[in-house]
Amino acid sequence: MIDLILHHYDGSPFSEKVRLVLGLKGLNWRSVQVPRIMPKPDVVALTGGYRRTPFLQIGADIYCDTALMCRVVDALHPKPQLYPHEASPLQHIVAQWADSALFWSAVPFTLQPAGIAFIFEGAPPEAVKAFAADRAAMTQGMRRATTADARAQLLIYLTWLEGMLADGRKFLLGAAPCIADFSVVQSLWFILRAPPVAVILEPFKRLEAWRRSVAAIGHGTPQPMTSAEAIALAAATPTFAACAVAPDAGFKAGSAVTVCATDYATDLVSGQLVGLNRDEVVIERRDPRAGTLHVHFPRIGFQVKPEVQA
Ligand SMILES: N[C@@H](CCC(=O)N[C@@H](CS)C(=O)NCC(=O)O)C(=O)O
Repeated sequence: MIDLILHHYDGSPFSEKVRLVLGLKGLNWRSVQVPRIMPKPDVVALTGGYRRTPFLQIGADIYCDTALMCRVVDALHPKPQLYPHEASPLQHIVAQWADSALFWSAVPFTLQPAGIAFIFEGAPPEAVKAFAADRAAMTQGMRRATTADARAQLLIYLTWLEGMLADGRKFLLGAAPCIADFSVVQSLWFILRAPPVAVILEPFKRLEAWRRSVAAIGHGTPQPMTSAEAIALAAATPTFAACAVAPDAGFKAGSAVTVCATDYATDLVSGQLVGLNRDEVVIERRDPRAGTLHVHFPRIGFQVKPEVQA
């Protein structure tokens, strides 16, 4: 059985999305806790500079971004389906909306002063300051919603979602859960971590019943692992998942490229191109501790460019 290693932290909404997907599949998995803010030397050793949470490790293959991670988990463990046919391509569109628009109204809304007090309960004021500075740097150039904007947007989004459940269906796009349910639920899960602001959810009764059904899926069975063990495992793994550069991809196999997210945390990751197709870009890179790695990113939301030599 292939070991799935999830690098995550407890309070991370995108990690909750993946933990629930691992629960849907009933999997045993390895759990590595990562820091919430930079510096993250053990994360960077594996990813090459991508700092977002979570990421998935399978031996010396590193998968960044939950959209790709979920596809990889589903390909390895097809039952129960994460992308059921009955949920149609709409499931991808709803998931992408939830991972961006919904998430970026839920987060600023929850992190208003009354919410922060709960999320950081017991933490020293310096920890709150350091978190705020880290996220400000990470989202530089992005215009984040004010609390009032976020509240207005959320009320519209929650009304849409409640409407999707109006015919009594159990999950957002049918009788079975699909990727859209996991992408949406992470934002509600995050808001609920701050009870004083979570009152915004109270009028949405169908949504609450749906949220409970998704939460009941659970997280599967995590087994703790240290980041040092994960790095040693990568270094000891000489093989990689099959990948290739498609002939019409516009790049030559082996060329030096950089890959980065296009929205926030846009740190460049450099390496040699070993895979490029309609779903993913894969680069090979070396790390003194983790050895040779293949780092995978989805095509959507990421930019691939020839590396500019200094
Ligand atoms: N599109 C990314 C978004 C991931 C994301 O924004 N994660 C948040 C935590 S939930 C993050 O990275 N925050 C900064 C950090 O953890 O360093 C994905 O699907 O994985």
